[in-house]
Amino acid sequence: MKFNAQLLPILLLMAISCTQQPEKTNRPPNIVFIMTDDHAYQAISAYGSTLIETPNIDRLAAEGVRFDKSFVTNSICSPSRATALTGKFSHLNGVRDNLDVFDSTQMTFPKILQAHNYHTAVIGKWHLKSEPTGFDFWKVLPDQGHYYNPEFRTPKGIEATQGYVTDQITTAALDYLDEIQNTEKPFLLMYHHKAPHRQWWPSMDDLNAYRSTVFPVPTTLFDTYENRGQAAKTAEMRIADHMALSADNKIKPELLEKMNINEFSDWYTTAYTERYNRLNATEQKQWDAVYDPINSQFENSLLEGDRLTRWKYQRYLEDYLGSLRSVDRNIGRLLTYLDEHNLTENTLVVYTSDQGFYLGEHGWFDKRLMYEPSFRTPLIMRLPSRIPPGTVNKHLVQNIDYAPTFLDLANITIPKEMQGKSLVPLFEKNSEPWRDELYYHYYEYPGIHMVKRHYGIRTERYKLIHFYYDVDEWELYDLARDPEEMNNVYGTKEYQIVQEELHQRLNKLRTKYGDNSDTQNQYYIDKDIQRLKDMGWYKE
Ligand code: SGN
Ligand code: CA
Repeated sequence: MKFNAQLLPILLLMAISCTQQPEKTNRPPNIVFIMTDDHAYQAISAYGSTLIETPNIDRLAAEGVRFDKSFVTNSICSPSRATALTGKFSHLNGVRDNLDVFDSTQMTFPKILQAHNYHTAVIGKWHLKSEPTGFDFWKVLPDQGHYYNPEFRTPKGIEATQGYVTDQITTAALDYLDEIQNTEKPFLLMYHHKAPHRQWWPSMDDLNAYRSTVFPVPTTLFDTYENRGQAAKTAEMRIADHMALSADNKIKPELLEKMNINEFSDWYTTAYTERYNRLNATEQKQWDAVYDPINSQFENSLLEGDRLTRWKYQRYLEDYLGSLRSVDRNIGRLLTYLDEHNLTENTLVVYTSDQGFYLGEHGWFDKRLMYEPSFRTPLIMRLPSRIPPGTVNKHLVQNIDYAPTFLDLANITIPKEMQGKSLVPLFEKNSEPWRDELYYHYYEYPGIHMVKRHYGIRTERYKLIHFYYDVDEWELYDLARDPEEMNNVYGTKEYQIVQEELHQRLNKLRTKYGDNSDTQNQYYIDKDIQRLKDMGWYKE
């Protein structure tokens, strides 16, 4: 081949531009957004838990920032996910409960990142009913998904997999990272776990993890809800009455029948059998080796009353924490991958959950209420190039802030319609001027667990809640004196001034966030009732 001297400068330029990778630190960071389903902050050792060790989540906290006052806007799954995507409260993004379908034509942060050169993906739990939009790659669980041998929805249809859901989601995430490793683009990976969602079925590797542990009983396990309104009393999420012996506590339906014990709904015995039948023969053997002795113990101890509640609580924690172990372990796999591929320095890793969860506080499991265990949620962020290690932040932050934070880090203007604020100014400082109150609104009533509709305000010290729809009740808590929210001081003389001020602040907050129209609420209520009737869920 003859050398063409005229091409030399061009070839030289090409050579330079090939070897000169864009400056890593000038590149917008990659984002790995980890959301675990129903992960209580009480079950993270970085948050002081003594129930479980979570070394990989703790590593993120040690190398980044742990937010100690992080909250959701509406403590339930689909609404939280819609809020994270849009940076807006439920009344504006249209997902107020788990039955609403996400309008996927609306603005979301993945769409905006995608339009700004990010490669975007969501893998794992999605739970928004409509198809994911704004993603170059997606592989999500249909609805709640299954723990064992789960199917995934993809643009090409349903894909079957063999194995445990947390391992499968992680493998898909690592495969995705392998796939895009040569792209020039920064990436967004939404890596969203199903575990430890009810009914808490652990991986085969963890079936035995907590069998000999005796968990401390929360001081409020036998709460009788004195000094509070109807909502706490009528919520159907008590371990004693609403946790199923079969699907939740893994007592075989045959044994319950033999012992003449009727579940409060046959649905749970059917669910147990369906889930057990997803295991292959070897797995069923492993399962039986662990759960048969528990079944025999249950049969022989003839438990009743508080003793039965205590037993169910121990069983609940064994399986809930057992399911969580797979999450922490798999996060370890992901962090190792980032280390080995030189991605740690410039990747924002966010760890959070879709809301908090009760681990026996007030006698409950599940979430929904504006009380601290379900209103609060873990939030940890690591980005070594921007966040000093071991930072602890005490500001009031909320899941409306996630989307603005991601856009801010990517140097993209935050759309005005987003209601949250970027957390970037808090990365290094604890003294930034910041919000001093949070707004909350929960809607899924009537519905499973029967938690009444309510909205409210939380300040640093106080919480005012209004339960409405078929009640009209207010609750006020002084979190400094009563952190467990056992004593509703609404209407007391001592708190008269505080109460008045909180009412005013709540009104202003509802106006600020555009959730102040009663007519609108009535409109939605009528619509909801019709929808619940159509689903066969409505209880007169
Ligand atoms: C299921 C659970 C409920 C849980 C909802 C919502 N029952 O219906 O206990 O509150 O999901 O959870 S189960 O027996 O089917 O597990 S959410 O995380 O999707 O909001
Ligand atoms: Ca959830």
